[in-house]
Amino acid sequence: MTSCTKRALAKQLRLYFVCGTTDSSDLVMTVETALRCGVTCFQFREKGKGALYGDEKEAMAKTLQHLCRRANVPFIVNDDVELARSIGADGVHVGQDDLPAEWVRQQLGPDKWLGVSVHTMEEASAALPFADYVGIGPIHATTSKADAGHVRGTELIQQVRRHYPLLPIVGIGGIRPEHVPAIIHDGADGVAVISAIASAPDVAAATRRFACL
Ligand code: 3NM
Repeated sequence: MTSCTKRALAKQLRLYFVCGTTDSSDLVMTVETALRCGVTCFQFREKGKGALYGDEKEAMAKTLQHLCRRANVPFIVNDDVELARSIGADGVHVGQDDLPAEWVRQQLGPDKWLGVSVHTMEEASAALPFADYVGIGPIHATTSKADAGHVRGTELIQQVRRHYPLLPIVGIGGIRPEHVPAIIHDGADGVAVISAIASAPDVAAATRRFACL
């Protein structure tokens, strides 16, 4: 990836909304609203008890992809390469316990985005040959991911940024609007958010609060 493409990607990660049907009782409405109010990237993360699978999952993915296309926002699929390929998603995001980044890159080819969650400097270095961006967290305590591990603040973001000045980095985990300036200051290009948007009583207002930072 050229440095120019990296900069464009980094910009696109500014407000990265991550969501699935287990995070929102009306996912389509939530995503539509969030897109309208300033989300710059979207990840369909369909995980956990009661999650959709098979044809239902694919139908939901297509609906959300259509909304993202209309809003000119990249549509990323979490940990399901087959689905991403079959619907022509813009990319895939994987965690350390998911599919290996090298294999996912082979499947996707060079033109799709690949995001990898990393929790140590070693994981970041290992992801680097294959990943277009890394997610680092949990920055703050989260209830959206049961196995998120210990809260790490922005220390790893700072470390990864020092080693890889151009690598697009997104912070994730328990992030509220008031946390964003420090996370960006410490080296992230953007923030990835589930509950602060999906569980907000007013999704539009919550998204705008992030988007205007
Ligand atoms: N990954 P919320 S934390 C999906 O640390 C995910 O890698 C994390 O949800 C990591 O914004 C997390 O509701 C959950 O805290 C983020």
